[in-house]
Amino acid sequence: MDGRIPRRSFVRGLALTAGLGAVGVGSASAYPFGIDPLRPFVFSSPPLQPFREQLPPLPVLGGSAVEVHASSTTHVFHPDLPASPALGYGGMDYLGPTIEAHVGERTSLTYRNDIASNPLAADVDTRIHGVTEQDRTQVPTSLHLHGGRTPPEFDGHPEDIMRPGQGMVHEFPNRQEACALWYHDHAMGVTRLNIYAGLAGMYLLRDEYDTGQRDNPLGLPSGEFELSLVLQDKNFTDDGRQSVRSNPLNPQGSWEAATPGDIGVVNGKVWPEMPVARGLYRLRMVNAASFSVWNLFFENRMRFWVIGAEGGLLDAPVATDHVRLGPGERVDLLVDFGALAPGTTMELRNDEPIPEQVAQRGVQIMPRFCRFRIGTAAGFTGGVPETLRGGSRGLAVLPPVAPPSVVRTVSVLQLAQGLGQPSPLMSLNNLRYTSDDIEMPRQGTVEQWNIVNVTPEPHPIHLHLVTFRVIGRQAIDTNALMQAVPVPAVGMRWTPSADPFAVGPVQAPQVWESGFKDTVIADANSITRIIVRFPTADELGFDPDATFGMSGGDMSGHHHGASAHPLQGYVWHCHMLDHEDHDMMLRYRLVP
Ligand SMILES: [Cu+2]
Repeated sequence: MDGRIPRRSFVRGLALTAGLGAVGVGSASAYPFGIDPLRPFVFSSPPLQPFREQLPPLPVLGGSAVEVHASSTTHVFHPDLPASPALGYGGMDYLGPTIEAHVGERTSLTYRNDIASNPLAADVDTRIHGVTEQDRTQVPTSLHLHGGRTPPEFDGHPEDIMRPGQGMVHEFPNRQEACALWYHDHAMGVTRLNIYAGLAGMYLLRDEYDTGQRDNPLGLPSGEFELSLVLQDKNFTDDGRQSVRSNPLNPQGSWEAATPGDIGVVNGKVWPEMPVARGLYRLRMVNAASFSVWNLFFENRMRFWVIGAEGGLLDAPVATDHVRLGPGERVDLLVDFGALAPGTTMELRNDEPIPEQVAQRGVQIMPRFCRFRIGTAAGFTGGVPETLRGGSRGLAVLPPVAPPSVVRTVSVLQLAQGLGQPSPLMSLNNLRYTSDDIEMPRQGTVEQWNIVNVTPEPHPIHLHLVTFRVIGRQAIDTNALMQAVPVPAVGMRWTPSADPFAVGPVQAPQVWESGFKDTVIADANSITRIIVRFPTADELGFDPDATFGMSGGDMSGHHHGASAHPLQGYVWHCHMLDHEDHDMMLRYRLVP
């Protein structure tokens, strides 16, 4: 009974979910935590006092060779909560160290899966493609450098998994511009569990301009005035465990399409406070959430400056009083705490509306992440730079968006599934991950991708290997499109042009989207148009279409190769972790 969920009948999907849940409501003990009688369709974390702990800085790992093993740990998210089972990279008990690399200098990252026990074993859903009972105890992992121009065999392909005791050396060429990347797990069907448990870290790429040093020629705040912020939202049980569950009607172990949290976590701490000096700070943020899109702002609505997008710096700082960030997206900001009186505090807040089909369950906006406490000390004394690119001694200005030679329509859908299947199926192009009907752009080609989202919520779409420019968004009449071109059974490509069904003016990209990006929010009932230049093998310095994954071996080889068939190419997917696991992810090849 595969079929589409039309835009206005999401209530039917909810009813289906509720019906499934009712089957499992036999034992009350199945729902051990936080069900508010007034909001029975959402788990509530125990009340936690904000700002109890300071924002922990993330340790930095530099050099040409780093070792980042994954291990099982326990982590204290809040002083009033007991320690929670978690995962960490590089000896940390949650998240991983910030890796600092230099443009043009290779980083060898030795990875090994040392995970002794799975903190979210009960949440593994074996009905999802590629997931087996073994995954509960022998946690599959795959380390991906998000935004990296990485050879395919080192990219952390979701099927190229490392079980406990296995590992590999990832060679990252760092042949791209200075920017903030992040590394995280990408294992098939359990990415949402592994990242949520803690497998994520920042990766800062420096160059001769953005050196990260005091004397950097761009005049940017550095050292203690440059902060990496890994933003997440979470739910906690009464006994302090981090929980991926959001909907009490969904039995544990049953995949959920939307898992917003009611607690803000930054660098692994609940609603922390950061003492700051009176001056300019550079904040490098990543949305590392499973599901939530955030509209971030400071509580006094003060203006700040965006200086970079995912792929590097903008031409010049742009002033704004808010920035919207979907899962996977990063933003590079300058914030001036110098104008605020010593002793005052300033919260980093969120007011992104909850998508309607999630809000119907009673899910409320998670209102804040952290706060800054302004001290008396003078901070960074330089001002906001006039420009970041251009001039005789800097990076070239951003090139104009290149005209495309190929226009490709891709689609983002949510499909009802039959009883016994995790529902809905989240899909790209009406296909499942296993489909061979994949995109195969040619190396050296400029393509326009029209991302047609016919669901009632935004989805952040991420392409591995490449960066792109956003050229705009346009609302569509989804019902008219789906009536004109009905969605066939899942497994049959559905990628009609939505241009005839556009109903509004083209919306320009947001100011923070003006640079090179690798993840873009495809808004509900909209076309999001991006321009991607697919690089050549020469430009990359490696063959992006090489096969890999069959070499076998363990730590003795550079690659262990656990897959049952040769792998080739990369993936593109929704970066809502719940969605990429089931099944909003497709392979793609970059062909000669
Ligand atoms: Cu999605």
